[in-house]
Amino acid sequence: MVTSRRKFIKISALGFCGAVASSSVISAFGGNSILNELVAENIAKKLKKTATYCEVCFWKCAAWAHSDEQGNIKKIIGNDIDPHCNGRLCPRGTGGIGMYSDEDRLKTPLIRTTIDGEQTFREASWDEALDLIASKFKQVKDTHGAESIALLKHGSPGKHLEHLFKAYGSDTIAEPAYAQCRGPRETGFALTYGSWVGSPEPTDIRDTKCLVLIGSHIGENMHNTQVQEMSDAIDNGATIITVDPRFSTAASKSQHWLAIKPATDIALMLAWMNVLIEEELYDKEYVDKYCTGFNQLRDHVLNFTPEWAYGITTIKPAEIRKTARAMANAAPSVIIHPGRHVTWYGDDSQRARAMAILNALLGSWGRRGGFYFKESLKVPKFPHPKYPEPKWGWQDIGKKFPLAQMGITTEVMKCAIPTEENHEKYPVKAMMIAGTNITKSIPNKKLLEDAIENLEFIVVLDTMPMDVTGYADIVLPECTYLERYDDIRSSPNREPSIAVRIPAVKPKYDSKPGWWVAKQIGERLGLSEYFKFDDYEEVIEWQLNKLGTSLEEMKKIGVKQFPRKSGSLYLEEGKTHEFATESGKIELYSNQLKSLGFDPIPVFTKHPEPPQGFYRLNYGRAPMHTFSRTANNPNLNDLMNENKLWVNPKVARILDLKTGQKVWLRNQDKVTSTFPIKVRITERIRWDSVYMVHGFGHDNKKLTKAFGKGINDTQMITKVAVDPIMGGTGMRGNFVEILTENPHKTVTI
Ligand SMILES: Nc1nc2c(c(=O)[nH]1)N[C@H]1C(S)=C(S)[C@@H](COP(=O)(O)OP(=O)(O)OC[C@H]3O[C@@H](n4cnc5c(=O)[nH]c(N)nc54)[C@H](O)[C@@H]3O)O[C@H]1N2
Ligand SMILES: Nc1nc2c(c(=O)[nH]1)N[C@H]1C(S)=C(S)[C@@H](COP(=O)(O)OP(=O)(O)OC[C@H]3O[C@@H](n4cnc5c(=O)[nH]c(N)nc54)[C@H](O)[C@@H]3O)O[C@H]1N2
Ligand code: SF4
Ligand SMILES: [Mo]
Repeated sequence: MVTSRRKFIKISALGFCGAVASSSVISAFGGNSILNELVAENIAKKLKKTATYCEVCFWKCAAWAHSDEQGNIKKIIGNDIDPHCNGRLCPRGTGGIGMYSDEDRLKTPLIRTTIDGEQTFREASWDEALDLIASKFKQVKDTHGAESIALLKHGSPGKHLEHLFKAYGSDTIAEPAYAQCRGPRETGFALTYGSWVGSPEPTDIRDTKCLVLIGSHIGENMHNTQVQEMSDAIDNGATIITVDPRFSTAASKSQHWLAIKPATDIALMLAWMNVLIEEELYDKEYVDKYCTGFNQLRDHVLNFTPEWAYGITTIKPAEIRKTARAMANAAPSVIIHPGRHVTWYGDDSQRARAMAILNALLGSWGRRGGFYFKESLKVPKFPHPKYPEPKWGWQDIGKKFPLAQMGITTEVMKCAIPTEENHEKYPVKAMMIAGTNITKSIPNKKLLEDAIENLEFIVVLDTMPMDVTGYADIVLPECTYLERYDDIRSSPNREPSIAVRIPAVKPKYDSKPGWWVAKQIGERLGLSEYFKFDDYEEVIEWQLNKLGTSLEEMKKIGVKQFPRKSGSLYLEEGKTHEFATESGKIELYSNQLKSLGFDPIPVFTKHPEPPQGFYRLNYGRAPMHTFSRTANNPNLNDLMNENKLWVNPKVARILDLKTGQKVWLRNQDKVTSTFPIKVRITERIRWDSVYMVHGFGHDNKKLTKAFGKGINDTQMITKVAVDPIMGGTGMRGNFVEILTENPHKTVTI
């Protein structure tokens, strides 16, 4: 019998079934009444308040963790002076306590071992695990070079490990928040305006008169202040236009819901440009002053009429005209939202370009109610020796994608596979995975499994026994964000601000902070000079002093605002402005794309459609969950414990489906879902698609609440449309059929 060198390890545990509850989106925010109640409660109970920022998603809202004298965390409340949350956390942030209290947490380091021919994990001491990691890393460095040790990361722990990796000589680093998330948008906007959109997005939603959401499902996508500002904008009478094949929460708040045929957005945007130019509704003065390539754009969109787009998008010409006029009416206080998770169909940088160009025609970039000029504070670097120069790294690995600006996870994974062309030049032999559940966040399971099978050594640093830990040789338990120091948060915003994360309680079990793990491994690798501190507190204290504050002050306030230094939030009348593009102008026509052999202005290309009997697999967010990381969180699992398959009534009739019925899915490559999912029959999804929330269908039994609940969308995503410009992995071209019989039933004769 052939056994895999690295079998996925499952350790069975108790099953558990949580209750499903519904929750209204906007009212689900922790409002001030709760805050007031709590203040009273604090006084009564003498709860200790510790400054932190949330790690349940990457909006990084600053908060106060309230703990009692026994060291139990009781509540987490938003920090009133934080521009990321204005004192209100989203349901996930409030439920962040569950990350700390989850009894399924990783409790001790684990080392893969074989007992009676079965692969399993045994508990180990930190010293043993760290010594083993250091000796394996040294072995790989001696044989292949430090570059052959790759880091896949996301979130705060990633920063500490990135420092370790760079100190050791490896820049083979990537994260799913680029090529599986916002990479194409950053490329598309950088090509047009010379700068990334970045996070938080500098969308001036609170003052907008018209917000256009093209597949951006704010309201289910709970990025905090965007939801708050959108709610304010609605109260102020802003027009909301939502382009989504699904009746999203945002669509339900919109004057115009354009139920577009999936994969046709570029055609709609070209038609909008056509109307704005043909009807002379665009901002002529702005275009003359700040843009280049207008004539080429005008000629390009001449034939892309609403009538042309109707045949492609199924959106009526009158609706296209009406919405274009509504945008122009509101201009320049209008936002074509750049979206965030934009790796859809492989032409995503071009779709982002179309969004960027529309904003330019409407004159919204650098205008009140459009996009503001963000500013952040540079946190000084804690002193350390210069990093060595790696011989190769993420840039070389991704070089066939000329405008890739960060590591491409899938390309790094390929380098571990001997049959892949890059393997010989850039052999990846070992990998550290920190704060990312790659088996759920990176598509194409076959590629992942091939890479995992070939890697000599895998370390996973996580807080939970997520699926990815099942593939590790060593699992390291990180303590949660509520139990540790991390880097100072300094994000671009209207005004610069910083926030700190201070441990509210001691780490539970035998878990340790990411900074400590990086330092311990570093010291074992002879890199002590890069870690000249005993506690991360010293690093933060040093940085805060340089910024003119102190740890003592920050412990009291949590967040500190700084005045802007870069000038006005918006373009100023009578002044010129140089954009950071080649021409110094907003590039409607891109010479850079042209010289690289790509379309200088976006064109519409047709994408494959579902064959007979198949439906396009669409996925998105639920307000109370973040990716796969919260499915087992006791507080959030209580709000929603499984995902459902949204099915149009027409499809339900054809297949004779009932709401609540369990079905399985099989995709175009004959991959069948491991688990079933319950059907939800609803008009809110088009008949050509089905929809589910991402992040469910966990297959590690150690996740007692999430195991086997719903379907993992990533399992069904085996076909990837790669963006040739920057390497993003388009994931929305997968088609599924619905199976009503359990395909896994073993037949006994
Ligand atoms: N099919 C599909 N794929 C997707 C997406 C999708 O919608 N559908 N979305 C894409 C997008 S937009 C993004 S940004 C990525 C996100 O991709 P990931 O960042 O991989 O998201 P998660 O699935 O939440 O995995 C996070 C992991 O970090 C662990 N974790 C949480 N907190 C900590 C901590 O404090 N320390 C450590 N060490 N670990 C921690 C969690 O337990 C979990 O294992 O996924 C992308 N991939
Ligand atoms: N609650 C919650 N909020 C989150 C997160 C989370 O995990 N949970 N994750 C955060 C992160 S990292 C990201 S990147 C964002 C992601 O959130 P967004 O960037 O807002 O959204 P997407 O996942 O790209 O898009 C989902 C929407 O696109 C629609 N859609 C599907 N196909 C098409 C199409 O062809 N055309 C159009 N126009 N629409 C289409 C879907 O129906 C769905 O409503 O959310 C962020 N906010
Ligand atoms: S938006 Fe919600 S989950 Fe994300 S950081 Fe803020 S409170 Fe936490
Ligand atoms: Mo993302």
